[in-house]
Amino acid sequence: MGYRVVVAGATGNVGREMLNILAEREFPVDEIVALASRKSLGSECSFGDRTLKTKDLDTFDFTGWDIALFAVGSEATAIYAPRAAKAGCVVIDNSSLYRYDPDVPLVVPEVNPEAVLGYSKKNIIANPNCSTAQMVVALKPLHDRATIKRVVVSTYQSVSGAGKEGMDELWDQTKGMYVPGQERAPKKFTKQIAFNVIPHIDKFLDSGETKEEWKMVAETKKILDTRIKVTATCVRVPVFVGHSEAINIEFENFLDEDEARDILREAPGVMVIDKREDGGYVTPVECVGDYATFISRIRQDSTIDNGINLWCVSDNLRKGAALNAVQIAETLGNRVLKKG
Ligand code: 2RA
Repeated sequence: MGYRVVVAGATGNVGREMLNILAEREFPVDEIVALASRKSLGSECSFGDRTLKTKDLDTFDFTGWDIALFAVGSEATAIYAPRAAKAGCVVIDNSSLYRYDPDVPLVVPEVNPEAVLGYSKKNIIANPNCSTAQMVVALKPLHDRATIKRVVVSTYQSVSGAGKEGMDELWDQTKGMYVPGQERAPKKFTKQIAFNVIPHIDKFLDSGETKEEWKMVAETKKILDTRIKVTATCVRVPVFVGHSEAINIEFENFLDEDEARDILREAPGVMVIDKREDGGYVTPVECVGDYATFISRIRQDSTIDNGINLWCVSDNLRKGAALNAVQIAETLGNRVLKKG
């Protein structure tokens, strides 16, 4: 016996990956429905060998459905997630709307799986931001061993994090550099993204940091440990899929680089590729379609007493969004909503 599962936002980058991953991981589904906004109605989505025709999110009745994976953005989430939750369907939401709500757990199953038990206050579980998800997977096993005091992270985030429009802009702008008459001005991004990098993701806050940078701070504290200090610089780069992060970690206790590598090799969700030779590290193109958070370039930071540097790469549409949401559904199924 399986679950009755809803995927809302099924035609977007993340919604499509949610359907792919549910099928790939053989999530026990009795019935599945793909929902979309009215403008995408009738379009088709793949679910394993099957083709699903999308139904209207606006008129959908969530009564009798067990789990809804939402990838519709904060505005639509604000309307439809409470509707689903009230009908008794547990919402796993990829938007940022509920992430900082104390009555909504924010979960990365490799890090704080027990937090799913808090779902029942609102019948909603939040999925973290992509850049946080991969980072906390890497930090957790090191924190357990040597207690992290402070993290300094710089991100190199792919355009798929900004949705299909972001991917189209990189593609069109790149082509437009070579084809006269097809030049494309920035629209989705604030500056040219082709052959450029942009140190600006999400809106600016009064503090001078961006909301994306603030999210990495607030979410790491909520998921992993409120005592960890995080400072981030988030940068958009002309890569289609796969976010990369250069992470500097300061610990309370000494941690040798070889021990850090051994710990990470054993850690759930982590794949270490770390040879000190040409190509002995992972880049975003190699992580696409994979489940793992890849760690490379593990080395001592000799400028502080207890420091480690590392390079962390993951598929932002998978571990950073759809995979993590499906893993939350699996955790919920194993611990709470047992069937069969
Ligand atoms: C981005 N973090 O990469 C966002 C997506 N959730 O823009």
